[in-house]
Parts: sequence; C-alpha cells; structure tokens
Amino acid sequence: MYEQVSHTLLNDILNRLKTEISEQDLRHFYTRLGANFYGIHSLFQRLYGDRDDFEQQALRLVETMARQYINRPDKLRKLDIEREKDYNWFLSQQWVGMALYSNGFAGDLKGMRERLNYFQELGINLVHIMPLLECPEGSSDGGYAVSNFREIDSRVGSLQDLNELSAEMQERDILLVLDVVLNHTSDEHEWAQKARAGDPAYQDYYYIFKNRNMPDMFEQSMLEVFPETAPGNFTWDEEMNRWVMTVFNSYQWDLNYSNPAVFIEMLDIVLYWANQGADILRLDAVAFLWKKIGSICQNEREAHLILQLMKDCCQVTAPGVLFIAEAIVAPVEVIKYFGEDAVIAKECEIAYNATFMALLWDAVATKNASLLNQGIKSLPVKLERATWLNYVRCHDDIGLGFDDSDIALVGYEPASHRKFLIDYYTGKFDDSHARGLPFGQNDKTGDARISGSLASLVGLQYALEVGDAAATEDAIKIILLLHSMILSFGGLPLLYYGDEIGIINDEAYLNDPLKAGDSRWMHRPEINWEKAALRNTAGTVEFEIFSALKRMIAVRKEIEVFADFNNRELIEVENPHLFVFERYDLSNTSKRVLVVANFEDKPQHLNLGDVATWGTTKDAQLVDLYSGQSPDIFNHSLVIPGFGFYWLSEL
Ligand code: OTU
Repeated sequence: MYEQVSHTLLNDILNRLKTEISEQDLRHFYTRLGANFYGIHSLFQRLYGDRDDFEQQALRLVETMARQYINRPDKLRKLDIEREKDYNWFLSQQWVGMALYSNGFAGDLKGMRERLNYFQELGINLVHIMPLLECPEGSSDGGYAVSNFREIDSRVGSLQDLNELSAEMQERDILLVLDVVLNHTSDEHEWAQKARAGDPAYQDYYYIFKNRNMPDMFEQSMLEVFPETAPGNFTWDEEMNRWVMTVFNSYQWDLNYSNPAVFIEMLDIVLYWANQGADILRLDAVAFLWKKIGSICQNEREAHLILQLMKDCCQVTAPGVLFIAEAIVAPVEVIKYFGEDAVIAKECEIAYNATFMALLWDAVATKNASLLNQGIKSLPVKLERATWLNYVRCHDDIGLGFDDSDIALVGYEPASHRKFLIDYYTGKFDDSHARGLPFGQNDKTGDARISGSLASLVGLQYALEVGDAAATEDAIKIILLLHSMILSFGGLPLLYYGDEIGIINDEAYLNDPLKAGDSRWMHRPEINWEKAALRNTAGTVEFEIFSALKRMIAVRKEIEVFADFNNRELIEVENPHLFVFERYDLSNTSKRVLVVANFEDKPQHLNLGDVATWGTTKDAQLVDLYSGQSPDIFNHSLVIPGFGFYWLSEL
C-alpha cells in the first residue's frame, strides 16, 4: 500500500518537473531515483509528513536532485558508474590519507598544487582539506563557522583554484575530501542576517526564541561543547531581540532541520560540492543535527533519519561520493552512523574512530594496553561496506571518549583515571614529558580534553629541548608505534599534517586575541618547508619519522589483509603491555598477518602459546613485513623491543 503512495507521488512529481529539467537526458538519474524513491519518500514523510506543504517540499527535493544531476560534470558521472560497479573500492588498503589546513600546509590552494609531490613522496593518496569556505575574518572556529557555503575563502583562493587543484589531484589518483558543516552557519551567513532583519522564513532556519522559557528547558538536559569559551547553548542577539540556539560558539547558529527547507538547502550544498569534484564529504558534527527537549540533543533518532535521507539523495545524484560521519560520541552511538541496517538505511560509509584514537592515548600514558584491549573488545562490530577512519590525532582536542564501565573493568577508578590522563598529558607529573594543554575544562562536570601536537604530547619537544638523545629516540618510537596501529587496524588511516615530520606545539596562537582562548590552535601548525626539507637529511628527527612512515605506508599498501572487510580478530594475551590482533583473508585463512604492539618502554615478551594458531611457529619462520627482519624468539616467546611493533607473516 505504502509503496503505491510513494509511486503515485513520484509520478506526480515527474509530471510536474519543469520542462527544462525533464528535457535533459536523465536516464541514469531516473533509474537511481526509482530505486531509491521508496526510501527517500518514507524518510521525508517520517520527518516532514505532517506539514500541509509536504508534497510541495517533496517536489522541491526531487528538483534539487535533478538540477544537480544535470550540473554534474561528465567525468564525475563516469566515475559514479565505475564506483557503482566496484562498490568496495574504498575498503582497499591502498588508501592512506592526510588532513590539513591549506593555509597552514602550503599558504593557499595554489600553494597546495605545488606540494602535491610531497603527498606522493610519502604515499598519501587522499587529502582532506579542512574548511575552506567563506567565513568571517574574525571569529570563524577555524573555518567551521561558514558564512557562504558556495564560495571559497578568498584568503586561500578561489573556486577556480580549487577546481584546478582537484583536477590535478584526480590525474594523480589522489582523492579529495571536503567538509560540509551541516549543523550550523556563521551568524554572518545570509540566512542569519535575514533572520536578524526579521524575516520569519529565515528565522525558521534556526532555533529562535522570544524569551528564556524554551532555552531554559533545553538547558536542563543539554551538555556544553565549549564550556570555557562558549558556556550554555543559547546566545542573546541584540539586533533581533531574541535568543538563538548556539551549541558550539556564540557565533555558530544551529540550523533547524525540523524545517524541510533547511534540509533541501543543505542537500543542495552537499551535491554542489560533490559536483566540484570532492570524492568524499566530511559531515561535521552530525550527532547534533536534531534537538529535542529533555534529551542531550545528540544522537537523536531523527539525526540518523536526516543522514539516511541525505545519503539516499546523494545516491541518486552523485553515487560515487562517500560520506564521513564526524560524530565524536560513545562507541555504541558512533556505530549507528554507518546506518543501522546496511540494506534499507545506509548513512555514512566512513566514521571517525574516536574510540580507538582515545584508547591509543591511554595506552601511551599508562604504558599498558589493558584499557585499549578492553575498549576494542567492547567496540561493536560494524556493518559490511562501512569503514573506520583511524587517526592518531586531528585538528581538534583529544577527548577521552571511552566508557567508564570499560575503565572500571580493567581495574581503574574512572574519575581518577581520567584525571590522571589529563594531568599526564598536560605535564603535571615529573615523569611525564608531555607538553599538552587542557581544553574544554568543565568545572561543573570535571570533564576536560587535551590539546597539543603529537610530537609534543609524546615527549619529543621535551627531549629536544633538554637534548636527551634516548628520550628523543623513545618519542620517535611512540610516534611510529601509533602510526603502525592506524595503518594496520582496518579502515582508512588519516595522518595529520606536520606529524610526519614531528612538528611540535606552535605557540603563535597566543599572540592572536581571536585564537588565544582556544588551545586547539597550538596543534594547527604552519609548515616550515625549510625544516620539512630535513626529511632528506639522514640523522635528523624529520628524516627518522618521515622515512619510517614512508616505508610503513608503502608496506601497508602491499598487505592485502589490511583492507577492511571486518577481518580482524583481537587476541587476548597475558602480557598487559601488549596489544595483539590478527588480520586475515576471509576466503583464504592461510593468508594472515599478526600485529603486535608493545606500549612499554622496555622489551616485552609474548608467549606464542597465547596466540592459538601461531603457537607452533618457529623463529626463522616469522618475518616482520615492516622491517623485513625475523623477530627474536626466546624460550617460545616472541621478543618485542620497547615501544616496538611487528606486522608478522609466516615465511
Ligand atoms: C567539529 O568538532 C569540528 O571538528 C571542530 O573543529 C568544530 O569546532 C566543531 O565541530 C564545530 O563546527 O562537533 O561531533 O570536542 O571534537 O566540537 C564532534 C570538540 C564535534 C570537537 C567537537 C567536534
């Protein structure tokens, strides 16, 4: 019955589509629309079905998809068809990414073109250029407060620069990832300005209230994202004489997705960037898309419906384009952003693995992998055709996003363990060489997160300052150990620019009043290319890290079992300093790699008897694919050097 309703509506819509649209060659579009329309209609109905103008809105939705399909360049349409055929293309171990700010990395977009060789030198073939859209000169949250979703920030270049860059990247087989900030706009966005001027249609784009009644009710259950710099979730706007919901900074106005016009506008923007040549779109802050009184306003069911709808619509117009869910939320919640059912409710193909990231930092601080093991054991199994984005750090703070119950299970008291980690990384202990700063300290909840560059957090900055060669070596080993994890775990590894040459904290942000209050700027560096050139000089820190990573990336690409087909098994071993897992081939069990990581600074042993089917392997039969050497085995135990790792295979 229901399907008939959706078919009738589709027929109506197609009849009413303006002639300029219906005269185009839309064969592929119609096929995909037909295939997806039942889902699209059901979702749209669930979200907006009780509105009088529902059918009108549904027509606009289809028109938007059709128009953007017509705009889609031929070469991208071809790519869509190739990717539809080879639909697992992104699960391959061939992809290795890097995230960066174009101005910090290369000055601007033109500069990026000149640096493309650098990616190829290292083996990077996916580049996430962080927000580059027009945003206010002053407060812009590093570009995440967008004032115009269709224009490039003139400080980094023009749309033409981006088109030229993306064309050249495509020629070199480098994928382009761009951000779409779905949850909010800058208060300087045209929509916000119109709302401010009193236009009710645009006031309905946001959550705007006359008095504190609703805001106060919301506040009873909402959390605070930036408690120090932007406490509360509402901002009083003088000009409008109204309260606006601003979950992030006071100048970031939350969009109201209960209004279908907002959904359609944002879909149009998603498809617009797909048509500019983005292979993958990173959807920022997706957990926050739906607000409901009495809830924390994160991970609401409707936020998932919006993403499913977004995915289905993108599937019709630009099926080759993937979504990354940026949802830095609890493991049981994050898994839902892949879609709860692969067949009828896809959402994002890729999701940030913030749990793994945070657990790795726990292992580094404790020199012990107990919580890492426990946390990964509790990480729900994800769907097929979905993959993790594995990272050591990103442009944001490091939040300790693992479960208290897991902390307790391994024998720590959750609150004091969290406090220990914050203290450790902010260098409050004598034996901690970390040079981080707290971020988002919330005195009400006791919560805090961590800022600081990878090199500074693992003690490299300290070691270089005091001239301690052994400490320098250790810090480099930790940097490599962490990368060996994200490169082998299963998923898309995303390096963070500057980490590949060991860049330390940048304190320059303190001199800029607009940045000084946000310690995340200490790890958003400007690359000094003279220093980066030291990667070619043996004996330098830059050389040690860069050349090892280059090798690691090249080796990863050769190891087929590192592709992500949910083909990983965690192996519980007796030695708590070790994190051990096997990657295997689903169709050929003799093809397998044993990954062993030692988070202790001293050598450790792994009793091979602990590792069931590897138990009978002898010394010379094992080879570490990364170093090409056979590891030492002593008394039937594998020996792993301090902060060492192996990617073991049988000879
Ligand atoms: C994202 O961040 C971006 O990565 C941040 O750079 C932005 O400031 C923010 O959105 C607002 O656009 O929303 O889903 O803990 O991890 O703010 C998680 C801080 C987010 C970030 C969090 C994150």
